[in-house]
Amino acid sequence: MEPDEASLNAAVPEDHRSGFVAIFGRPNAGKSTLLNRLLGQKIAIVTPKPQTTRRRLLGIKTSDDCQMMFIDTPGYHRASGLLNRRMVDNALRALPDADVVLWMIDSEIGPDELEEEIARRLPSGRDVVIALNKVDAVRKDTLLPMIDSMAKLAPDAEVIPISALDGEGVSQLLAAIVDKLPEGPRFYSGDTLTDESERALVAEFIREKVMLQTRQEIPYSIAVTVDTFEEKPERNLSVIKATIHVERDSQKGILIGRGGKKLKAIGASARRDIERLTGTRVFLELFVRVQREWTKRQKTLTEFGV
Ligand SMILES: Nc1nc2c(ncn2[C@@H]2O[C@H](COP(=O)(O)OP(=O)(O)O)[C@@H](O)[C@H]2O)c(=O)[nH]1
Ligand SMILES: [Mg+2]
Repeated sequence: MEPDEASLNAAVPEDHRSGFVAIFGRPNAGKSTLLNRLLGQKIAIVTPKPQTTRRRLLGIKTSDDCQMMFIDTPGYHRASGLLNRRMVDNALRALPDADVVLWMIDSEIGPDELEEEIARRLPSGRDVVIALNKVDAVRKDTLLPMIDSMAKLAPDAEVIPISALDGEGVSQLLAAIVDKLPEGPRFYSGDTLTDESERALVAEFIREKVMLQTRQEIPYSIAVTVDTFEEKPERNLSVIKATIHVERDSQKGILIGRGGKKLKAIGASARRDIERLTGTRVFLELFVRVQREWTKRQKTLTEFGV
């Protein structure tokens, strides 16, 4: 429960700013990596595979004079299939609410036709800040031509080269965003990082480990639900049972692995992230269940949080 607005704002300066910042861009640009860096804690999952983020995720960053509500979004792409279309819709829905659009470009790819399409999708008259990401991975002399082409696509946007991975340019990026936010109150207490439940974050952390440890279609065929989450404060322990849903029997076999080895490895690495999140020891039990064609039905997609 958040305290009421008056008590939240008792010590806040008069010119305090606040607002929504939608982090938008192509798949794999580094949007979720940036969100985690901005918050100084992992709430968003990150993998080298595209279409890792499936729905909008709120991350709240509070300083003495500003509260920024970042919305991490699924990557914008030319989607086919129901799951992908719903992901792109989830991303687009973040735009109308945004005070500032933080548009991420992947400098390893550079702006291409997809960026032209994104430029057309942005709400007109909205403040846009462009983060040209992954500058740690490219030669510096390739950046200027990219900045030039972005200036043509979005003439009013400020372009800031950054590395979400090592933090280069991120403070300049923040300053540019704060500058564009309107005056407004705090909506969340200073120590609130997200409105997601621990349960929902745990399900995502498990999904990340499955995506990292499987190949081909499996990363895109799974969903994770947390079935029970028991806290035992007297033992500093959380006991969690979760189910990984797959589409086919063959995928179930692969996920479990010979002698249960694969599932064990997934559980072990998920447990480390969950322990960091909860600050407790974690006992994690994973189950695998076949839920035929769940990616093709609106009902199961909704049930699995897409
Ligand atoms: N070299 C480099 N890699 C990055 C950077 N930011 C993100 N990545 C990598 O790009 C991949 C996709 O990142 P992710 O945050 O999931 O992208 P998203 O799909 O836009 O959310 C991951 O492998 C990240 O480690 C960066 O600044 N530099
Ligand atoms: Mg992401």
